[in-house]
Amino acid sequence: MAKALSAISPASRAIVSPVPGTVLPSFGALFSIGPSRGAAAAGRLGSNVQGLWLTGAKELAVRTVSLTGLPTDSHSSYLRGPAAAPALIRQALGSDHWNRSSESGIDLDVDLCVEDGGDLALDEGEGDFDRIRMSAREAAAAGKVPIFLGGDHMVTYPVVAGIADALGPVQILHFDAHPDLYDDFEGDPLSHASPFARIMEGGMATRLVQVGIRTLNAHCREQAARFGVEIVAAADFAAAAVPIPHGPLYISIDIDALDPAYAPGVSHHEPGGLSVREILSVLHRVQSRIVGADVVEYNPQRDINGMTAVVAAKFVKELAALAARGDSQ
Ligand SMILES: [Mn+2]
Repeated sequence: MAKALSAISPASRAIVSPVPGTVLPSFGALFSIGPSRGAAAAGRLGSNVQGLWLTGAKELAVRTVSLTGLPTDSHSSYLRGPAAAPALIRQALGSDHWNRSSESGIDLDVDLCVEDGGDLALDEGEGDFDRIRMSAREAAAAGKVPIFLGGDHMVTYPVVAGIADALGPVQILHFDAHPDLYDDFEGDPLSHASPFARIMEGGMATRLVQVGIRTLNAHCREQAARFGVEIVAAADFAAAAVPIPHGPLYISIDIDALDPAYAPGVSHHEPGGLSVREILSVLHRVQSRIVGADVVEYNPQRDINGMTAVVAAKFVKELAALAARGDSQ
């Protein structure tokens, strides 16, 4: 169970319990409160939050995280399937096999205001791009942290576009086996192999750090150099050495960053990947303000016993907890 929280008195916990329908200021304000600021930047979130609770502040608040499913995979280049992922990730997230406490001690049911907006109504036509962009823009403009459940990786392009519309250019931490930097993949500018080319050439991100890459060909090497992309190849991976961009930070997790042993439910099996723990180790180093995130490319048709859905849901839990961290820059 939520060990970090179990030591906290019920009265203290009640202070930060989200009130449905209440508009709450961002957690960032919390981390600016006097003596707690140093602690907020220093260690694990659970103890920091506990410290904040014990300051006696009466208006402690939480950032609102919005979950939105994007059931689309029409820009996949090899196999279809990720369109069915959002419902299964959501089901895994709410499963009784576990609780909803993150490893940092933040409990999604207690310490965060998590709004599940369901799936966006997409028809895989030309209008989908603007539907996704608008959804991301509205969430960001409302001060929420949107977490999107893919879908194929194409969705990251309109999502980041929408967040940049509201907040200006972001910085990106991206986990993937593939750089997704193709200028043109099989004639589809919206291909799931190209979103980061579109984002960088559109000036929607000022920094892109890619982690777990193990398929870099000559074209994508040229593209990475063109856009100044920082690549931590799977072959060189060390969690402590991954450069973490300063906020406002967007995090994109393609499930195929993982070795297929940990996540068989992906379209593109690429052996030699990261472990779940390695990705979590990088995430737990993030101190920047999170402005949005996605978990994409889960393909249920390739899964075994739903184990990849649970991995995807685990990342959603940890990303939502990170969103609570606010702006510690
Ligand atoms: Mn990939």
